[in-house]
Amino acid sequence: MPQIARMLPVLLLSVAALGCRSTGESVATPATTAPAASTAAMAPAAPARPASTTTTTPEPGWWQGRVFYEIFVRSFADSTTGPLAGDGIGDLQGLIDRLDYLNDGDPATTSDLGITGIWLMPTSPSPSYHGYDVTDYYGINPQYGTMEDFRRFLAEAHRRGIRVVTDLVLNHSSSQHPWFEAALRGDPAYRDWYIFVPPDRVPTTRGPWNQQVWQEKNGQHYYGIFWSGMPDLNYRTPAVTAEAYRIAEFWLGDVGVDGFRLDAIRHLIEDGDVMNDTPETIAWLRDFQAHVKHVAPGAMIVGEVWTSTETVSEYLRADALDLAFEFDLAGAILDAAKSGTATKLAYTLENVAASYPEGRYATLITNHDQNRVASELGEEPRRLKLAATLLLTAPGVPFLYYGEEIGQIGAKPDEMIRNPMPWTGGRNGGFTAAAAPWEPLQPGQERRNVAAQEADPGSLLNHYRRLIRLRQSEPALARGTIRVLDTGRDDVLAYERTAGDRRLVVMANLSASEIRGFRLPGATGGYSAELTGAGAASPSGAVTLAPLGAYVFVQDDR
Ligand SMILES: [Ca+2]
Ligand SMILES: [Ca+2]
Ligand SMILES: [Ca+2]
Repeated sequence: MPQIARMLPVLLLSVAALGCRSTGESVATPATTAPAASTAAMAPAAPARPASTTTTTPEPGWWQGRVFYEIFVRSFADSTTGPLAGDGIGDLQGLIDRLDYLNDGDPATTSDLGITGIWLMPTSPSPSYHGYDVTDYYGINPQYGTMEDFRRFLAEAHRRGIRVVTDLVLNHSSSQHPWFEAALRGDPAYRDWYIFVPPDRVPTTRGPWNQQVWQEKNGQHYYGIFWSGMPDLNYRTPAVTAEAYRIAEFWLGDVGVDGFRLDAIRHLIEDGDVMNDTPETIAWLRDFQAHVKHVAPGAMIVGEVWTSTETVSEYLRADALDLAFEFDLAGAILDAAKSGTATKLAYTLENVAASYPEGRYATLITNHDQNRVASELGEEPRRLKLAATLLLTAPGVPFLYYGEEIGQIGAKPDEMIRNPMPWTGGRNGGFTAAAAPWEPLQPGQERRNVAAQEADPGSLLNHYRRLIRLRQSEPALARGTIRVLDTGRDDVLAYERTAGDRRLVVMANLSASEIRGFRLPGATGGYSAELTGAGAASPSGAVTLAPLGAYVFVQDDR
């Protein structure tokens, strides 16, 4: 139904909120500034704790140097108190209760993961477990909580220095959305919000992965690139664009999220049989981004444009997105950790860095649409640590997928890569007090869980903690330039990360054999320190690389 009634208060609120917020913040520097009045008013009384950041509107570009964590609320934590406790379904209260695990807000403690950004998968009402077919863009899925719970989550994240971007699914709605139901009835106000064709003129064209894209319901035929339950919205209708703007204004201005992850955005506007990456889509996104920046200058937009570097980077060169996920690089990191050969990753690192303006890409190993990295690498702990080190020492803005840091396993179908998080070795992994969680846990949670890995200094979890902290304390890793170095052999990858006069050399032994006395061809000088704790300083520049070991050396320029 039209959201016009909501529009005016939203606009007024967003103007008011912007007017009373100040700018300026830092990831690393503790701040004592009081929260802005607009946020404080909606936040519950908080226990005293050191604040690592303010809740003011962030400066544009704040995302460079942060580490993000992708969360599926349904599978993260079921609450233990309140109306949604113990029903087997993760919820916002459960997430709030686990925020200290992600970042306790105190830079002095190292017993947290240390991430500084969250990408929240969809939390709006939806008939599907995953939420990517939305029935109310202004609401919260009642299984997850209320809008008040969402605001509380946001305030609790902000208080810990964590910025939050939410999934925004613009390409399509649910077929159960009132807009589509009205369109299906022939309501002239909504008919053009979707793409219908007469029964005798249904195209036979199939989609980019050879799927059916022309769907049928009640004898009517409409376009839906993913499936019949997800009819594509028609962005050639101005009212649809106006509605997308209102949705963005609501979440940014009224609710106060820090930006969006745009789902499946390369499919936004079709041109005949062309269903991907049309000039109209890129132009629409440029306008959308400009509008978002007008409403909230510090908002971040990261797009899912799941294709080659060459095409994804077009969006960035057109300034249609702040960031886009780099799937070629993700595949190359996985391939290097799996195959033991450096050529592909060496090429990809350089090609990606050269293709995007200003390091504006988001990095990952795998996400909620891909087999989990631990399953891809056969749960080999050294390969998992290697992949993590490569991700967290490369340029770009890294995104972890929840559970990746403890080596959670999972291979398709989709439900099996989105299972509940194992927190303990107890019943249901401590995820829920219910007899049965919404989806069973992966086998092995007795040994593969947060509590067990917290207690083990050599665990994957503690490796991620160290690397995340290292990245965010070293501008050369977080924001520096990259130069891939010639190693003279295909089983060793090396690259230099530089910021100012700080030069770091990352070296990775991709083979399962120790390499002694390794020296970069043509290198002069040695290394004054090694920063991961896995290696040693080497004044001579000759180093020992353990099997599948990866290191960050400080170049000694004396
Ligand atoms: Ca629950
Ligand atoms: Ca901490
Ligand atoms: Ca579309």
